[in-house]
Amino acid sequence: MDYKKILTIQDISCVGQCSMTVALPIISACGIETCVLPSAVLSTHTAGFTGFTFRDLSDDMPAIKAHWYRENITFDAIYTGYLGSTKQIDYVADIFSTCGGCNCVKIVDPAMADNGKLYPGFDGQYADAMKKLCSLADYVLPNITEACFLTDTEYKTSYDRQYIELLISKLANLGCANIILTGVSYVAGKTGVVVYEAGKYSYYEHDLMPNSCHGTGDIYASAFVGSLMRGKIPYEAAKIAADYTVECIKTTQRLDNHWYGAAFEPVLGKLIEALA
Ligand code: PXL
Repeated sequence: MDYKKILTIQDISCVGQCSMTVALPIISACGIETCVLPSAVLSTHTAGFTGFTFRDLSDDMPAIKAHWYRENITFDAIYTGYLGSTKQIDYVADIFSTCGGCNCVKIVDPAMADNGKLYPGFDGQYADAMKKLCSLADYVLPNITEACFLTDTEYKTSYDRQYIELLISKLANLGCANIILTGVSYVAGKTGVVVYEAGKYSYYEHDLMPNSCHGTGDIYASAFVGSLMRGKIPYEAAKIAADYTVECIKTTQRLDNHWYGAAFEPVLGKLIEALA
């Protein structure tokens, strides 16, 4: 039986259906052993709640890595999301080289921005450090805002294929091997993902949901990682993750006042079916 072990590094937002509390159940449901390294612990995520607590766990990382090294612990893949500090990005790069076996797949979701703006607490220095981490990755999964911060490109809400291909070629020049650019919409009512792999572009388009939900980037990235590690080719993994994310948003829209995240749990079965 092909049973893979992955490490995911991202924050624990205790309440809010994002980052680790999304990645752990989704990747586990894909049938993959999911080890975790929390980057920070927050009482809630930072989008819409006020007064949240934030404990940066950067200082714990070197000792955790050293222990894993002594125990010869390595992973088939390492998937990073929201990280706690600029300093931490260097620790994560070190974990890539120490705990990744030779065939370890490195997936970076540069979760730091949306709708043209960095998330609270992040600055240009963090975005610059994230460029370095992306250059070490086999797969990066930015949205358009993140791609702009990573490539020092002007953010646009209205664009054409040329703009998207420029963003992707700049990401490739940074050293990103394969790129999954999310939230790319060329026509009203539709959105999709551009998959850039081995120098070739493909696009998976689906309906644009009338309301977006917080945390869908994390749901998408986790379902992509799970599908990829189950042996799907990148385009297929991108498609499975998109279809699953749409189902999560539809489920959330049927709920009253569920504003802080997406109800991904009731439709986990559909993700598992798609992987069968
Ligand atoms: O979903 C990305 C994310 C992860 N973790 C925290 C966040 C956000 C987005 O706002 O605030 C703490």
